[in-house]
Formats: sequence, structure tokens, C-alpha cells
Amino acid sequence: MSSATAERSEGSEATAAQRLRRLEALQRKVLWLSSWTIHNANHLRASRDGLKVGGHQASSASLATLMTALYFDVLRPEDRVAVKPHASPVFHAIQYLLGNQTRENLEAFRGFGGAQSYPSRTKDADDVDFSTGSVGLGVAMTSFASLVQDYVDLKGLLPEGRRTGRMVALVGDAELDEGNVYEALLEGWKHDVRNVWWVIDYNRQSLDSVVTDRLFGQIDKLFDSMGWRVVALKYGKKLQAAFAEPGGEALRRWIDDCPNSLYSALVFSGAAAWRRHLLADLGEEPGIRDLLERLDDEALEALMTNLAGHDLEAVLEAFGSIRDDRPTCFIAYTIKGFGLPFAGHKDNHAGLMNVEQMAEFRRRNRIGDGEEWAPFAGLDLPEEELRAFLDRVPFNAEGRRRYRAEPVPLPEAFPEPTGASMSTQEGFGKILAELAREDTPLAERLVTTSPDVTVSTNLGGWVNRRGIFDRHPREDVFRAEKVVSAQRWSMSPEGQHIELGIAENNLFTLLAALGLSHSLFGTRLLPIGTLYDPFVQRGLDALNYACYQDARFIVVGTPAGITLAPEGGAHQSVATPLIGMAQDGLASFEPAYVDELATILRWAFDYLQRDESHPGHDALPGTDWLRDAKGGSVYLRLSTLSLAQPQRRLGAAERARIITGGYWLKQPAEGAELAIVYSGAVAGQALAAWEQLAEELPGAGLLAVTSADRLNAEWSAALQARQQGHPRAESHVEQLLAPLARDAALVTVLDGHPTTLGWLGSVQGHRVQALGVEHFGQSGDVPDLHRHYRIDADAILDACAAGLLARRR
Ligand SMILES: Cc1ncc(C[n+]2csc(CCOP(=O)(O)OP(=O)(O)O)c2C)c(N)n1
Ligand SMILES: [Mg+2]
Repeated sequence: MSSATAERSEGSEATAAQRLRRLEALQRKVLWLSSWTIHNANHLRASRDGLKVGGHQASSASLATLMTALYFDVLRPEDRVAVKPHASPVFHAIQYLLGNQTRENLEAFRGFGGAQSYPSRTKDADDVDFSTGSVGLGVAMTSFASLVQDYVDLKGLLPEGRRTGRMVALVGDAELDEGNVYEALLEGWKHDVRNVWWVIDYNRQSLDSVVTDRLFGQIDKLFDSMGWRVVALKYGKKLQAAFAEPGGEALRRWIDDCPNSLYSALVFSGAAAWRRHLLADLGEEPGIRDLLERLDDEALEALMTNLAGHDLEAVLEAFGSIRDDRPTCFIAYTIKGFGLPFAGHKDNHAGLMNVEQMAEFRRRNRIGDGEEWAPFAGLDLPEEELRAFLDRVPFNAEGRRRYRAEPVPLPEAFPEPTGASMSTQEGFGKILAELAREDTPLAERLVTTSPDVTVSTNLGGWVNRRGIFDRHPREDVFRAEKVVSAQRWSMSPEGQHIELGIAENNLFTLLAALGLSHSLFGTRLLPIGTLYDPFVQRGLDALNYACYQDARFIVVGTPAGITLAPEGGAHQSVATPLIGMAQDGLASFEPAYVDELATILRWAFDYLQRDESHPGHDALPGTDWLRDAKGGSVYLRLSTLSLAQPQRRLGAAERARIITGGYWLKQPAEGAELAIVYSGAVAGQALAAWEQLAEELPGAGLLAVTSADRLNAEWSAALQARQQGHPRAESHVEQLLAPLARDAALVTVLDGHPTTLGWLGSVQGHRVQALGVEHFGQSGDVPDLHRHYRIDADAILDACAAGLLARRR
């Protein structure tokens, strides 16, 4: 070796040692800050409601080392991370040290407007990549985010100079009990996802208890069989060294065989308990007594708890060893509560250090009074050195990592399929097939996905023209073999439909990832997902998760309701209109006619792309209840029942009313005694009833509700505005119902739960007869079922009679 090379290698070794010391110092600080943040929230903020504030010191401690290594060394700005929900305090502490989080927010942890209990894209200020909270969902999200990254990258849609990154999940070991994780794993395998890291915080504890020993052998195999690399991070450097000494092999075997529960109990109990068990079990092994005599209590504890997940050097080595894009699962052995007084105790999940324990912890960390939030207090290294190190952290090098993307321009009008009779589902298919023909910016950014119901939800025409996305080109074998089929399913990186297996959780998680592409990757996508409406409930938590993160997508539930007659009870959705109304971040529509649908779709693509900079609508001061300014996602509940289409050309004002949620299909006379109100596919029945009634009651109205959700939201907003001193605030639905007599009867009807429209009576104080479906479905044909559930024209007329009668009483 030349002397210059020797010097250089000595130099770089010195640097590696320095790096380790700095990271060790920061790790201590991260553990202190995360523990203190929780302590402060529970003990130093005055409680006004007697509720425990909570927070998870033990779960946080478990990940302090791994997150220190990742954020301060391994991660790059293009990487995206889902942090285990209960390690939120560690995340906030790290961002605080990096200058991205304020002390005020930490002091207000779990308080109103403060740092969030669980990392939140929408509510936290410190650059959260993926929200977490409902366990398992953040994990799956990383796999789908990677699929979306490939989708935009392989199409050349990433903005100039932007690099692809790793999608990293920091996973609590008990999260692996959630089925959605395996649904995502399998789907990821089918799509050959790359660049995913799942770092499992294997502390062998969940909320209630210690995880079964036999589990992890299986999990290891499972990842392996899905094509993942599995890296076990089991023993730290101290233990590795001890294993090389006399008696080391026996010691290793003993730890390997130690049941999870016993190991956890000994971690909690400390040195005397370790000694007792080791002597009893290994006392006769050469070298063990020596070892036990040589080590004082502190050293023995440090050795026996030296799992790799708390050994920075071992962690850095493991992360550093990965240089390709193969999905990798790190099983990192850790200790729940590591470094804290309740380490290893099975009941520590929600445990908090008491005041005495915190005083001791403070002493060990050399934190003086008033220095609790000081970033460098109590550390062995000079402040300037650490500051300089933090200034050069690669992850933070480009500042905030959230992107914006310009909205995709939309055509002025949308295709409006014509035909005397059509269902909304058929109309949807035709509109998409029509959009697929043209090379517009909209068609380029549109991406569809469906869990094995692509054809039966009418996406076939779109897919035939735009193809299926696959990282690798694959031919359509049936087509190559000249088997006649209406479906052309060629697969390539250019394809614009992502075909999923039957797993609605995956559909909504993928929509979450596609719908955040503008923010995660700087490329705007306009995603549409389709599924059978009853199975919205199957994916509901993932839908909620997608909306909570403010992902932007259109979800189409079709077919819907009992109008899916022969399919029977389990396939007939009842509650979904209420879900659509109650789900925040989701504007729901149930159009009856195809021109309404085209109007709504055109608007939806615009609504999807709005953000705070949108001028919005200022009719209702003091509230953004309707989200018109900031936008959101859209849910369309569509039907396969063909309806005679009105022959009309909608004007701008009519279109605006469709978007606001309702319009008079038949205008009532001033002072009318009765109106029929309908939503969706029962339009035909409502119209038939109205026509019969019109002979006797010529002034009766027929109100089409295209969105109970938006009508209701705007009404709520108007009420709130008036409560807050804006007397002129008024909503569309109030204006709609104003012409009716004050004591008019309303008969509402839809193929779904009657409460969806029943509230309309409160708007002007009208009496309501609310028709709809309240019980599980039946198989049958549509006339049978409409009659059975009392949503046919006859039942509507009965309700009108009852309504008029009640009025006269
Ligand atoms: C879907 C869901 N169910 C239940 C909970 C409540 N819960 C929060 S943490 C937890 C156990 C987590 O254990 P693990 O993932 O091993 O994390 P650790 O705290 O051990 O690091 C449970 C059941 C939740 N957050 N989400
Ligand atoms: Mg655990």
C-alpha cells in the first residue's frame, strides 16, 4: 500500500468512526426528545378534561436507532417513508433536529393544532410522506407507491432531473397480523414492484401481549417466496464479539432458543435475573462463568440486550449492504422500551414514565432544567460539530420534499353518448371509451384500475384502446392465438389500466398512491377506480385512509343497489349512499341520466386537481364545508338499469345545478302541496308516479337529486354561516324547496337507505315520507324487487297519498 492510500484509508476510517459517534449522540437525543415530548404532554400541560393524553414511549424507543440511521444517514430526498404510527414522536423529534419541526408543535403534541399522535400528511407540518394510524395501511401504501413511481417513470412522465427513490415502511411486528399487508404483498409480487423496503421493528410485542415465537419463521419464508430479500438484523456487535469467545456458541444457542416471553421478562428484570438464568442453564459450559464474572451488571445488561436493531453499526452495515432495487425486508430485532425503565415489560405499550423515572432518565441524559428542548444539551460532542453534521444530512439536502404539479387542462365539454335508453354504467363506459380515442392531456394522465371487475364495470372499451400497464411488455395470448374476444389485453409500460386481483383494500390503497402522485412524484395523474358498489364496504378503511391523506381520485361503485336484482342479497348495496355522504374528502353523486353523468365527470376532473390556490366559491362566508375551494375525491354510484334518457341539451345553469346536487326535473307550482324527490336509478319509477299524480295535482314537483351529499353539505354550511353571523347565507337546497307550500308533503325515494334523502324535510320544515331500502336484498327481477322494497311507482303514490293526508290532519 502506498503511503498516500494508507493515509486516505486511515482518513476514511476516522470519518466512519466520527459518523458513528455523531449518530450515536443524535440517537440519544432522539430518544430523549421523543420521551420528553410525550412526558410533557401528559405531565406538564394542564389537563382540562381529566383524560389521559397518552403517547407511546416504549414503541418509540423501539425504533429510535433504526430511524436515526435512516433519516440522518441512509435516506435520500427522493425516498418516501411510512413511519409506524406509534413512532410518531421519534419522527417529529428527528424533523425538529433537522429544522423542519417547531418546538411549539412538539410542546403541543396530541393537543389542538400540535404535532400529531400519528404521522399525518394533512395535519402535520413536518413533511410526512404517508399518514399512518390504522395499522397495516401505511405498510401496503409503500408497495403501491412504488408501483405508481414505476408507472410515471416508465412512461417518461417524471419531471426533468427527478430521481426515483425507495419506498420505505417502518413496520410494527404486530402490523403483520393485518390481512391487507398480505394482499398488498401478493399484488406487489404480481406487478414485480421494486425499490420497496419494509423494516420490521421486531420487538416481539404488540399492544396486549408478546408475539408468538413460531410466527417469524413463517414470515421469513413468506417474504422469500414473494421474491423479497430478507435481511435479519439479529445480534449487535457486542454479542457478535461474545459469540467468538469461549462459551460463545452456547450463549448464542441459548439466546436463539429463548422464548420471546422469557427474553422480554429478563430484559425488564435486569442483570440479576440474566445471571440467574444463564448460570442455571449454561453454568457448566466452559467460558460462561468467566464471562459472567468479568461483566458488571451494567455491562451484562448491555450485552444481553445488544440486539442489532439497537446497534447503530450493525444497522448501518445492513442498510448499506443493499445496492439494488430488489424489494427487501429487514427483520430488525429490537426491544420495546429500549433504554427506558419499562423495557421489555409486556404491559408497556401505553406505559408512561412516571415523574421519578423521568427525573432519573433526565439525569442520565444530563439535561438541566430548562434545557429539555435544547437540541444539543447533554451530548458529548461539540454543538458546532453536530450542527455541521445535521446541515449535511442528505435526506434534508433539498428542503421540503413535497411537490406540486400543474393541473391538467380539460376539454370544455365531455362526450355525451346518445341513445334513447341507457344505464349510467353503460354511459360511463362509453364516455371513457370516447376519451380514450383522443390524444388529449386528459387522456394521457387518466389511469384506471379495478379489482378484477374491469369488464363488468364497463371499462373494457377504455382498456381496449389504452392497454394494460405492466413493467414488462407481454402479448395478449388469446389474441395471438386468434381466439375471438371483445377484450384486447395487451400489456406494456405504456398501458393505462392497472389490473388488480380481487382485493378492495388494494384498490383503495392504490388509488391513494395514484391520487398522491402529484405530491409524491411531481406528476399529476387522474385516477379512476371501479368496483361493485357493495364491496366499497370491503375496502372502507383503506378508502378512509386514502381520503385522510387527501389523495385525489374518482371511485365508481357499479352496479349498485337492488337494481342489481338477480344477483341477490349479498350483492345489493344499501348503506353506500350514507357512506358517500359521511366520508370526508369524498363528494358523492348518484346521477340518473347520462348527460348528468358526463357533466359530473367533467367537473370531477377539475375538482380532483384543486388546491388551496383555487378561487373556490365564496357564497358561504366563514366556512369551507363544501370543499369547493380545496377540492377532493369523487364517488359515483352507478346502475346497470337502463332508463329512457331525456332528450335535452343542458345549459350552463342546469349543469351547475347538477353539480350542486339537484334540480327540478318538473318545476313545482308556487305553493305546491307535494313534491317527489328521487336519486339515481329509481328515476323511472318517480317519473311514472309523478305523471299519474299530475292529473290530479298539476302543481306537484319532481326533484332530481344528483348528489344528496353536496346538497346536504352546502345546507350545513349555510346553517353554520348563519349561526356565525352571516344572515344572508343561503344554500341551493333551500332555494330549491322554497316554492313549495310551507306544509307541503315530500316523498323521497332512492335505491339505498332512505335516510340519504329523509333529512330534506328539515330544510324548510316539510313532512317527509322517506322510501328506500333498509334490509338485505333478495334475488328477483327489478319489478319484483321495486315492489317488495316499496320503491316502485305504486309505493311512491301510496306515500304521496299518506303525505297529503297527514298534511290535512
Ligand atoms: C387497524 C388497527 N387496529 C388496532 C389498532 C390499535 N393498536 C395500536 S398499536 C397496536 C399494536 C401494535 O403493535 P406493533 O405493531 O408490534 O407495534 P409496537 O408498539 O410493538 O412497536 C394496536 C393493536 C390500530 N392502531 N389500528
Ligand atoms: Mg411490536
